Amino acid sequence: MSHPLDRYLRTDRLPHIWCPGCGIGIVVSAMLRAIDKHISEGHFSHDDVAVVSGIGCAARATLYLNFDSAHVIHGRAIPFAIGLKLVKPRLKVIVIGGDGDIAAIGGNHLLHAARRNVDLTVIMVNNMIYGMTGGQVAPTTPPTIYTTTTPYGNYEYPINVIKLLSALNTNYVARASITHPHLIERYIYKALSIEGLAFIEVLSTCPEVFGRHLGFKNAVEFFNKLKEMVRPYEKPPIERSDIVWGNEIVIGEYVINNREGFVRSVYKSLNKWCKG
Ligand SMILES: Cc1ncc(C[n+]2csc(CCOP(=O)(O)OP(=O)(O)O)c2C)c(N)n1
Ligand code: SF4
Repeated sequence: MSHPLDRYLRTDRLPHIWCPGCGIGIVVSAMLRAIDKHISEGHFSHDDVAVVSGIGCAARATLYLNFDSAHVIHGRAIPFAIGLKLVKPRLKVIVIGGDGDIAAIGGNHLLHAARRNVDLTVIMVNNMIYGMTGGQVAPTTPPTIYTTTTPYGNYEYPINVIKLLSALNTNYVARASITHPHLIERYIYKALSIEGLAFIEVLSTCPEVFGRHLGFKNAVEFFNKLKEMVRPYEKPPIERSDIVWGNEIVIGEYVINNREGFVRSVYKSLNKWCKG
């Protein structure tokens, strides 16, 4: 028996390493449905998709995906992806990784990809923690929360990636949540047709590590708590994008711009100055 999305998986690599009830699988399957929709509508082909990731539980996805893929060092998925996109502009280059991979060690690359408006789809699976390494505080961990490195509660201010990327005039900035998989699919589908940088933060759960810290007895309890907090908005105001654990967390398409993408700018310049 096979699943219709199996053609996008390296099934010989299964079973995967993800813990039972982990939110990452929901993100990956929504991403595959979005890609499949584009392919079946004839917008691009299976061979036109490339996926790049760094290190972490979410970043592990590239090992299981049946696309041209690269699993590079921690935090460096975006620079690798930029090189790939510049050399092969026809590719739809997707970066997938955790909040640590993309907003902590890789944060500098993210902000310069946004500044340059590089034509990538970046999916940041935000479980608000370093999952793979055992639950250390991340720059996305909400205030006051217990982690293994903040045993008395997190006293740092978290980074709000939505506000950061909005300030840099990124072409597409959305926040989704594993509690609303159809919206993850819709935003990724849209992101894949956008010129310039398209960034999607997906709120996720890490029941095995973070869930235990938060006192949830199982994955369903954690999922239900996230669902209780998450509110989809049609046009969410950027001022409502801060994440405070226990308060309403607003998801939706925060920013849609129409700036020229990096690849077009680079090739325009090359064509102008490097003729003959
Ligand atoms: C240069 C480097 N520094 C640190 C690590 C250790 N490390 C591996 S994964 C990770 C963070 C994982 O967190 P995140 O990116 O949020 O992904 P998650 O596992 O939560 O999906 C860290 C610090 C590493 N592999 N390489
Ligand atoms: S450690 Fe957390 S993020 Fe990593 S696979 Fe397990 S549940 Fe998912």
